[in-house]
Formats: sequence, C-alpha cells, structure tokens
Amino acid sequence: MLFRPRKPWQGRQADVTPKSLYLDRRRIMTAGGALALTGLVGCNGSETQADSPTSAAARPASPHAPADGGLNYTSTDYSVSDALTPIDAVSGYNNFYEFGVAKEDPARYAHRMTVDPWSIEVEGHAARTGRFALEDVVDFNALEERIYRLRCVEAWSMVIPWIGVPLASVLQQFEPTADARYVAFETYLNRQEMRGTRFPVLDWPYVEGLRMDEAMNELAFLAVGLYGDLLPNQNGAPVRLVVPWKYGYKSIKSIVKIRFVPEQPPTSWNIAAPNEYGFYSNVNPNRAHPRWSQRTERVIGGDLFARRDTEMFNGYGDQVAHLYTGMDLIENH
Ligand SMILES: Nc1nc2c(c(=O)[nH]1)N[C@H]1C(S)=C(S)[C@@H](COP(=O)(O)O)O[C@H]1N2
Ligand SMILES: [Mo]
Repeated sequence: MLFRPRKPWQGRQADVTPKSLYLDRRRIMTAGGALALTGLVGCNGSETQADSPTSAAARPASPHAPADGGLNYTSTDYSVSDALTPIDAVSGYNNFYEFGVAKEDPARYAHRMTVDPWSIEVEGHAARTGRFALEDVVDFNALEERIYRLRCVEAWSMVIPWIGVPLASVLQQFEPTADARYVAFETYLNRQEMRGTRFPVLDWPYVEGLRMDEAMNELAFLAVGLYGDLLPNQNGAPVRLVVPWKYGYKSIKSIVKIRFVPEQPPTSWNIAAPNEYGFYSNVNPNRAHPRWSQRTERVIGGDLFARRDTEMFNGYGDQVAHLYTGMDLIENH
C-alpha cells in the first residue's frame, strides 16, 4: 500500500464520515446474496450486470486505503450500476507510456517520479496566469468522490472511484477570456525519472486538450485520489484529468501545464496516428478503430473473459450529447 507523509488536507479517520458510508456501500456491493440491493447502489444504470459472472458478488472485496491516511471527501450521485474494478487492477494494469508500454511498467517504475512538491503553470488567454502550487489549484477541502467508467481505446474498461474536483471549478479560478476556446494540458517530463521517455513512442511531453465547453461540462473532473487515498503515481499522481465519455487517453496524467488557447491544440495520440485517434475521441461503438471493433469491451478485474457492450459516450450521453449537436461523430472521431 501507499505510505506517504500526512498532508494538511488529510484528516484522521474520525473526520471521514463519507468514507464510512463508502465502506458500507462496498460491503453491500461485495456481500454474497446482496444482488437485490445493487439497484440501490448505482443510479445511472442503463443496464445491470448483477446476474453476470462479473458482478460485484463474484469479485473479491477490494483492499482499502490505510484507515489513517485517507482523504477527506464527500460522496456524490455520480455512480454506475457496474461493480467497481478491484484496486489491484486499477493500479496494477495501467497505460502511462512515460514509464514503459507494458501494462505493468507504470506500477513497477512510476514510484521514481517526484510528485511533491508539485506546481502547475497556467498560461494563455486568462486573467490569472503564472505558476501555482497544486494546493492553490485544487481545493483539498472541497473533494468529492465520483464513480466513473473508464473506457480505453484498446477496448477494455474499468469502473473507478475517483476523488477530486470538477474541472470547471478549477478553470474558472483563472478567469479564461472569450478567446479561450480550447484548453490544453501537458504532462510532467523528467527523462531520468521516466524511463519510457528514452524511446520515441510518443512525442514527449504527453499533451492533450478539450474544447472549452467540454472542459466546463459537469462530468469533466480533475482527480487527486482514488479508492479513498491519494493517487498512486502510476494513475497520474498528483493530479490528472478524468473525462469519462472519451477514450482513456484524453484523461491526461500528472499535469504540469494548463494553457487557454484560441485554436484546437495538438494532442499526443492524434500526432502519432491521426487516422486512428482524433481530437474528440468520444467513446463510439459505431466507429471502429482502423484495426479493431469498438462494439464491445473487456471488463478488467473480473472474469477473464467478461465483456460488455460499449455504449455511445461511454453511457454518459444524457450529460454530453448536446455538446456535439450537428457534428458528424464518425468524421470528427
Ligand atoms: N501522461 C499520460 N497520460 C495518460 C497516458 C499516458 O501514457 N501518459 N495513458 C492514457 C491512457 S491510454 C489511458 S487508458 C489512461 C489510463 O489511466 P489509468 O492507468 O489510471 O487507468 O490514462 C491516459 N493518460
Ligand atoms: Mo487507453
């Protein structure tokens, strides 16, 4: 598990009322014979997998953050009916190419990354720009938990309990101007600490971006934790984006730069293979990747062969479909 020095924003166990609720919820989700209760747990359920072999009841209980080291946060209604992915899979099966291209490389090597102290440079079309300490960008007294699906473009998926703040609340602090039509993000780059950057797999540093209205959507989230504790380095410590209706690579990790720009910014995977990875990258079962179908996805952490149907916008159409009215989402993939 993680052992990090206590931060001012980390409370004692007694402070963490929402966490006990969370533990209760986990108990419901993992208890045998509790299938009938799973409807109470999720609220976003277009489908329920309660009777599938990968249901919560069939999975081992997940270990939790140490009782003494957890974050203070409130729970929210952002949840899904599917079982949470066990924490060992969430932090043991990762894409973080700066540490290598194998799924187990980030867990093996990301501890070498210096994540404290951390600052973020804010540039471009905004009233407040400059270098800010992480604690001045993210309000650690306003953390919330959101359980979101994560759908990787490689056709696998997880369900992860993130802790963080809405991206909109962060961006608004900087007072972007009317010229800020897009927001660009950049990942930390340190070639000594990140062994994968010795290879020209991508054009380092990793960069990503969103249209401003996408960034301001209620679902766009800036995470500093998962499963009740600070982010493991391999998941993008100390701060990463989570954009649940888009393929996972839009959810850029270990952010050191935020730039407000008038034009669509370059993005790493689009630079590497534009016909395979577009700027928008909305999850779309109707648009096959040139080398594989996107109709279904492998459910990580459960039954080895468990699959589920991939949903348009990863199941978040009610919240985000309006952003793309009139757009051809095959062409603008
Ligand atoms: N900087 C950076 N961010 C990244 C990646 C990466 O290689 N480097 N991989 C992306 C991909 S492809 C996915 S699927 C998600 C995986 O997030 P997770 O490892 O926390 O599940 O991170 C995304 N963010
Ligand atoms: Mo991914």
